[in-house]
Amino acid sequence: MQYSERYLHLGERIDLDTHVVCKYRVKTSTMSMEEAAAAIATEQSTGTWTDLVTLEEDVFEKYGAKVLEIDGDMATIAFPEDDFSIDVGGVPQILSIIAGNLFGLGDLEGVRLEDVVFPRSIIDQFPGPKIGVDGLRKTLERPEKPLVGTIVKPKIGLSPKATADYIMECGRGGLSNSKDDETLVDQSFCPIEDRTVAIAEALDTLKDEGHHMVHAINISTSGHRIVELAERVQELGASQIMVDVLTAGFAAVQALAEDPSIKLPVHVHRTMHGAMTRNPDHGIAMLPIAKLCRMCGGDALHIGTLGVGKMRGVCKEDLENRDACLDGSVPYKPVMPVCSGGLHPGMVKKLVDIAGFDSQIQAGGGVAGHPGGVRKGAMAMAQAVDAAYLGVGLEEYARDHPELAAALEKWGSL
Ligand code: CAP
Ligand code: MG
Repeated sequence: MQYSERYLHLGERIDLDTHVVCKYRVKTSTMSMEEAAAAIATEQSTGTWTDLVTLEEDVFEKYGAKVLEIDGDMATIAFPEDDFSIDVGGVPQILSIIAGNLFGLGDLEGVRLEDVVFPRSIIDQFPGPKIGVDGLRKTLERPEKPLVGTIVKPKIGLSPKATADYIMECGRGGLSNSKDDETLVDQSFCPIEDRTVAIAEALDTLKDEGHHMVHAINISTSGHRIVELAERVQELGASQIMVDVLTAGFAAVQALAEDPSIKLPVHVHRTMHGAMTRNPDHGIAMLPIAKLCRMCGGDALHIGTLGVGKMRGVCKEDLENRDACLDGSVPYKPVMPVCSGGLHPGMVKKLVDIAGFDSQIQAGGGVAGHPGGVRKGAMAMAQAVDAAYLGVGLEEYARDHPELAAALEKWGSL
């Protein structure tokens, strides 16, 4: 028997509550699925490319990963919970095991981590969201309707005042949310402190007018500076913060969620995820990323646009991401699922019908590209969400909502 075949435990029953259980889609033409899965289990736990004279039997038995099932091109592999570091390892160490060297194994043509289920011992080490869906809804005084937001466009180049003016227009048009774009943090044309203050003033004015809205300030920066930057923008009146989780790291989100001084909801953007999620044969699906974001404490997370919009996505996978955000069997607060990317009012009804009311629908171009300007663009988005909430067709709703009618005329509807 091949050395790695010792890691095959097909059909055996193990205590799943003491293991991290992963599903990998494997592409291989030179090896059998059994050999390929065993190679992953070997490399990611107690083995390597050859047998080891240093591997004692009891170490192999305690810490060796186990291939539990092969179903077509899907392999289920369980890692004993004791392979994982207690407290200090966090997501970096978890990912080094479940999503590490395996992607580079030369004998495999491709591997995609499709799902992961964590045991209670690991779940309990993470904070989960501080604020979550209910907290966001409470702040916005919007108990049931889907949230409706914008991304300030153009994504770079606006001054703090122009940004605040844009947000004011969006608030007056009825949007509940807005956010910085993923590439904006603290450039000279829009310093973060000045931007935060200008936006806080705009949001205060809106509040005085009776409209509640939050704006996520993008604080994505180096790990050793992110909590300090969050504290600073909080002091200056920020209502929400945003982190580009894959460029800043999961640990950045966790640091913010675990720091008691940070009271703001964390909007999690997933820029760069396409490098991992896009290839169906290789990489990491969004589902494990979504689960990790919830564990680390994201309060809102981009899940995709259910097969519409400008970004490539698979509706079934996006719905799994949504479920990972809201799953009631997980002992964390639910995360607000965010649909964003190439959306406009004509897509909203279809999106809400599929995603449900616990969702945040966002449009950048779909607001700032409205022929009547930003306020009318915001009105059209808000009207589209209202129509979806009321169960009325967009064309019908547009009959006495001219802003929505203008958007449908420009972009059409689904
Ligand atoms: C949307 C967006 C978001 C994408 C990211 C953008 O703007 O601001 O970053 O939603 O995609 O720059 O594309 P538009 P995802 O509304 O103008 O398209 O949520 O899939 O990660
Ligand atoms: Mg963006």
